[in-house]
Amino acid sequence: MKILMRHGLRILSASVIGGVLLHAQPVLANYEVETVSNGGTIEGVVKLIGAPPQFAPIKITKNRDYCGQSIPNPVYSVGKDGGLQNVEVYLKGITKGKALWTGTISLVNEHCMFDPRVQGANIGQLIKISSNDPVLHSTHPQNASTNATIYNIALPFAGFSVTKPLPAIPELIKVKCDAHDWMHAWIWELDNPYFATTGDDGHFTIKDVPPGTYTLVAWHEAAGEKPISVTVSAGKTVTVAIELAVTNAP
Ligand SMILES: [Cu+2]
Repeated sequence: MKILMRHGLRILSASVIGGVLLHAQPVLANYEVETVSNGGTIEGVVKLIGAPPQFAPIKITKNRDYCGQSIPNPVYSVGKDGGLQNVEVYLKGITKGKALWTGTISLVNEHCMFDPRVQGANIGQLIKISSNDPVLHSTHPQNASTNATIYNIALPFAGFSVTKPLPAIPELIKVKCDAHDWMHAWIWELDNPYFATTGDDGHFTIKDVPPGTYTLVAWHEAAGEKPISVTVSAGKTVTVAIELAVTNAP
């Protein structure tokens, strides 16, 4: 099995009884779980270089009685000292380390926007898609490069929810609402557990990293992606500063 895994084969193991699929677990092709007893921490901040662009608020074109006339544009959410929110930071190509995250992530339709806008997840996790709004939403996750639909969930009333498995293969998922074209969210579905989303001050922390040198990638929906090299020592915290530049209009 090890030889097959080293060659990057992606296969699904499944228990099938009487033609009914009972259980499907992705087998990790490129990542091996091991005990990390004296790992290091990567801590840092992502900053936007220069002044954030002043985008006009989103004009609401539907359900204005509930959603309102406009919503502040959330693409560049910049806090104290240029800290950029909603950046997904993750280790790329790490082959060994702590166990993947399990459990259910959440995506809420909240006052005609998605919450959270950006998050990470691991293969094998579930997603609970729910609505707190008394208007019809249609949550539609797609593969960000191919636009292939993953599922399309109608959420007809406040309190409605659906829980689904995330796709078996890691991918960047973009989410839209087919009822409200201004609603967007992103999910970085990864095959390793070393990721974090920056908070409103641009900070992030990634823990229990086995000692070594890695590529750390910071991704923002408009400012794009930046890889940096980071070396982690046993039991130590390494602090990094990542700068992203404004490259796109929303
Ligand atoms: Cu909607």
